[in-house]
Amino acid sequence: MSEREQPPDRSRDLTQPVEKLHDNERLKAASNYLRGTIAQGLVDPLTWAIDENDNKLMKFFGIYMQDDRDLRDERRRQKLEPAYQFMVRLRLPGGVVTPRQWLKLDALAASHGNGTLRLTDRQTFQFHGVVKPKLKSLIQGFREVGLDTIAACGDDNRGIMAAPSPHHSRVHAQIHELAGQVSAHLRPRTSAYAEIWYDEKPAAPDHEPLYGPTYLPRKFKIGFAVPPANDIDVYAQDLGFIAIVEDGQLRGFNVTVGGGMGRTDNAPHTYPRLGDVIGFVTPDQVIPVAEHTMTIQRDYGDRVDRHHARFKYTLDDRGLEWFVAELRSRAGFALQPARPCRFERNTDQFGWAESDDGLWHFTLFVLNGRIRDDDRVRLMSALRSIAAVHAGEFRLTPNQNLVISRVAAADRSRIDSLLAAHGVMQEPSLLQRNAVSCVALPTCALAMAESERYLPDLIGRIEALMRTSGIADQPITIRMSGCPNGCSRPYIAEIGFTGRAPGKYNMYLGGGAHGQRLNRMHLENVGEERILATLDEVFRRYAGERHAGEPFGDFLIRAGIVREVKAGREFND
Ligand code: SRM
Ligand code: SF4
Repeated sequence: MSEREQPPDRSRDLTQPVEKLHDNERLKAASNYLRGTIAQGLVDPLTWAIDENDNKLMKFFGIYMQDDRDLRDERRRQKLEPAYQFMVRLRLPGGVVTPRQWLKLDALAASHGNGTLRLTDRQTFQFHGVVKPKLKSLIQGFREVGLDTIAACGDDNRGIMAAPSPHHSRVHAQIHELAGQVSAHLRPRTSAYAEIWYDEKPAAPDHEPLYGPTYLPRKFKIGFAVPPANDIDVYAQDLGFIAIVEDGQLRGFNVTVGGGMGRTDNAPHTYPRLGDVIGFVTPDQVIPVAEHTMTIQRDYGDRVDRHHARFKYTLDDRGLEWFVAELRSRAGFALQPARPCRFERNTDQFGWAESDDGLWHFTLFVLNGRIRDDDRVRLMSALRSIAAVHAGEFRLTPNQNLVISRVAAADRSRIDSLLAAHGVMQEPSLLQRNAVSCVALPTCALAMAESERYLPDLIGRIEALMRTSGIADQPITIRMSGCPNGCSRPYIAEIGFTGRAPGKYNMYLGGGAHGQRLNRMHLENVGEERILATLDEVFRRYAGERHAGEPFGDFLIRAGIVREVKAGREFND
């Protein structure tokens, strides 16, 4: 649909009475296209916080108010307001930055954030610890290098993922370009962003051609995968595109719909769900499919219960056939039958790889995506010095790692030397390489338990058990989230953890080794001792009873240790 065309006002499910709408719907409607009183709150000198409603609106601009939870109790004792600060997330479709952009982000992290850069599992950067007086100049700093934060959070189309694909430069370039085009097409059009952050006066009255004044019922996520890597976890996306590459040429994409991880403990109507493959589209059909899928969700998603507002529930409630028919009628074309494709892994492959254009790419392990300097490893400084001489680009991976990309063969040794000179030696264990952890404490307001700060220690203990059982060479996927929202996509890991309380986790077992199967809860609300004892037992069985080449998750299902979850709706059974 062109921007000039006005969609019908179907910005809410018309079966739901207005008075029942969730408060956030009223807030969006009354916000004047996301302005609220953000501008006034930013200059209020009496507090480093902003109004709670403005906080909800600022999410659409990639900004979350948080407080340092490590300091919360002490500040309460001292009768001080919490240590308010902000997390700021960039919109970076496909997760690629130039060396110039890297250097700017590095400098801004030092001057405006907590001195670290956090790579997310949707291939962008987060800044933590930004205080209110520095927010505006941070956003303006991004703008100087062509970056922004709009729709990095909020009820809109979020950051679009695209496989970093070190081996396939041509396909990577095409899907990266597409990710950018889809992101631009689905980008909110409100002038509030430029008005609030860049001090620009709106040129014309606001109009949101795709969203309407109440945007989406909830976040919406899109990703492009390139088999055999399912590194973007395509089945966890609301809308996924799986590249079909034949004879080195991109032919089009298989389309998946209805993936999502978020759930709430003790709310059985919430569950993770894997996307269903509904057909094949050519590259020129990607934008219409993305637009119409998102706007079908805009029109039919639940605007009363935010726990039930993701596209996955719309699909389960109304049925896949309904959706395919609705998509066909809006798009004006039918999807072709899905084409054969095969995934082998959803993890990264590290070290140097040569791509089909003769350039080289170094995939660097980044522990939980946190780029910082410490006494031993000066990762932030290493990457700064590489960015100063690198002529290619940096690609963020969906597993929170980094590809130093497009390096000429002659320049490889210089990258190696710079990494070594800063103590960045690539020797993470296999389990560590295949692990993902969400941020959690101390910044995440929703965290119930540690994740980023705890998983490396737990992994060390789990590895000791694996060594005892003689299975340390098995590439098991492990993911931890500090709460059931599932930001690390834990419900598709072979071993998944979600936080319940300090030191207490649910443990899930039996996910697919390349993100193709949900796991199932095996232990509820337990501490480390119980986790390790249980894993010790299953590792011993795996060591003794596995078939040749059988992945750990598959074994758990075949051996009857875990009952297979065949559909999201069965997850809580
Ligand atoms: Fe997430 C909320 C961090 C990927 C599901 N997520 C949050 C917030 C913003 C907490 C909040 O609302 O106050 C976290 C900020 C923590 C902090 O201090 O930085 C947060 N999510 C993250 C990141 C940084 C985790 C990471 O360590 O990489 C990821 C940022 C991705 C990005 O660049 O956009 C991140 N979050 C995910 C994913 C994985 C994905 O998208 O592939 C999921 C599961 C997939 C899905 O959406 O279903 C995810 N985050 C959630 C949810 C649950 C949504 C739901 O449907 O119920 C919430 C809570 C919410 O939205 O109410 C949430
Ligand atoms: Fe925070 Fe929970 Fe997401 Fe972890 S999973 S970052 S604790 S919302």
